[in-house]
Amino acid sequence: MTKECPIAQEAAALLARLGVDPAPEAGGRAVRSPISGSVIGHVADTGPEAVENAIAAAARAFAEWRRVPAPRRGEFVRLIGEELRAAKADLGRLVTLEVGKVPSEGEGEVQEMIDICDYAVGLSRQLQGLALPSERPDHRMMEQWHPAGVVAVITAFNFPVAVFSWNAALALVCGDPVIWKPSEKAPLTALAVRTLVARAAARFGGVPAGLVQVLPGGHDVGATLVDDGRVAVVSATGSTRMGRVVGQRVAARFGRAILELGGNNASIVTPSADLDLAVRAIAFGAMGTAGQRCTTLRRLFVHDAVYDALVPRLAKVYAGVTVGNPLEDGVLVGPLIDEAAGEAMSLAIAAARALGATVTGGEAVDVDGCAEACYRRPALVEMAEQVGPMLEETFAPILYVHRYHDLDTAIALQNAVAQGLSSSIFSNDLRETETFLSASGSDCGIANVNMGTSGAEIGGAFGGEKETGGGRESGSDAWKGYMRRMTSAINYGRDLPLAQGVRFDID
Ligand code: UN1
Repeated sequence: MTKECPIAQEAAALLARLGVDPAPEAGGRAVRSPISGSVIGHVADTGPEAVENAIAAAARAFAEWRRVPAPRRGEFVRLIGEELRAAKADLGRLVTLEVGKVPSEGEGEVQEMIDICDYAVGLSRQLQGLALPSERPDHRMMEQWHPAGVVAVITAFNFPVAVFSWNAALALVCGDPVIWKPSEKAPLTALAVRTLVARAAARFGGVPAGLVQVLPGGHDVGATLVDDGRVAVVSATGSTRMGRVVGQRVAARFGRAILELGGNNASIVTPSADLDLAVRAIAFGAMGTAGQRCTTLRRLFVHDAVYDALVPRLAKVYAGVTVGNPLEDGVLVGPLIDEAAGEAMSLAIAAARALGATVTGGEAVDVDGCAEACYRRPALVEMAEQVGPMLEETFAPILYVHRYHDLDTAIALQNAVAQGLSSSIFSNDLRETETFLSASGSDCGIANVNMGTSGAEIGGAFGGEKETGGGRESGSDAWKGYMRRMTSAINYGRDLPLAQGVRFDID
C-alpha cells in the first residue's frame, strides 16, 4: 500500500469515522479493494481459542437474552437501525470500496439492512403461536415459539453486510445471540457493522456480553461454528459446494442449517412482453453488481416472435454500458471481486464459444489507475442449446440467451438446472403469467412477473430450492427458522381422557 493511494486513504477515513480502531488489526490479513487492487486495511483472523471463547460467551448471552421480552429485544434492533441510518453514507461507501459495487448499490445494501431492522422491530410484537382445538374435553392446545439458541451467520463477499442483517435482525428479536463470520474478502465492512452494533448496545444498556460477535477469519473459523453443538442454527450463504459440506455437517449433529447457495436464474420473454420494460429489467438483472448477486439473471429464454426485436437491442445495451471505476459518475458495472472471478468468466465464455455460441462482450476492460484490478465487459452469449456452462453458475456478468417456441418448453428449460433460486417472466398474457406461477410453473423460491430476478425486497421470504439449499431468510415467516416450536396440551378438567380414545385403566 502506498500512503498516497486515494482509495486506501478514503477507506481509512471512513473506518475512522465509523469508529473502527485499526490498531488491533495491524499485522492481520491484507484486504484489497477490487476497484484498484490496492490494500485498504488489515483484519486479524480469529484464533481457535478466541472462537471457543466466543461460542461460550454467546451461550451465556443466550441464557440472559431469551428472558428479555421480545418487544424489548426489538428496541435493541430499532437502535441498530438508527445507527445504520446515521452511518448509511459512510457504510455504503465502504461497501463500494471493499467489494466494488457502484455507490447506489453500496448504499442500497445498507438500506436493505435498515429495512430489515424496521421489519424485525414490528416482528418483535408478532412472534405468534397458534391456539389449536383439542379433541379431548376440558383441554386446550397451543403453540409457542421460543428462541432457538446461538445463531452462526456465514456470509459471502457480494452482500457483505446485508445478508448478515437479514439473519441478525430476526435472530435478535427472536432471542438468539449471533456470531458472524464475514467473508475473508470483505471483513472491513463487518468490523464497521460491529462498531455500529456496539453503539446501539451502549445506548440500549444491559445487552449481555457476547450477544453479537464478529469473528473474521478463514475456513477454520466457519468449520468450528458449523461443528459446535452449542450453535443451534447455522445460516450460510455461498457456493453450493460450501453449502453441501455445511449442510451435511450441521445435520450430522442434528443442528439446523439455513442455506442460501448458488442460483442459475432465468427469465422468459414471451410474445406479449413489454420489450422496453424487459430490456431495462434484463440489463439490471444480468449486469447489476457486475453479475455477482446470487439472484443475477444468468439465462434468458426469448420467444421466436420477439427474439429478433429484443436480442439486438440487448446487444446494443451491452456494448454501450459503462464499465469502469465505480467511484466515477455514470459507471454501472464495476470490477469483479478478483482475478479468479475474471478467469472463471473467461473459461465459461471459451467453453460456450467451443459449443458454437455467439458472444458479444466479455473482454477485459482497461481502467485508468486500476491495472491490478479485474474489469470485464458483460457478455451476452447466444446459445443454440442449454448445455455446458449454461448449466452452471459462473459468478460473473454472463447472460446466456436461448430461443424458445412454446412456453411449456421454456419453463422446462428454465427448471432443468440444479439450482432453484430466482426466476421471472415478461408477459402481459394472464394465462402465461399464471401458468408460470403455478405448481407446474417455475420451480424456484422466487418467481416474478414483469421484472428481473434480482433485487428482492426484504418483506418476502428469500431463498430457493434444489441446490440453492432450501433455506429462507428475511421476510414472511422466515423468523421461524430462528426459533423452536413448543406444542402444549393443557388439561383443565378432573379427568384424564387419552387421545385417540385409548383406554389405560389402572384400577
Ligand atoms: C445475494 O446475492 O446473496 O435479491 C443476495 C437481491 C438482493 C439480495 C441478494 N436483495 O438481489
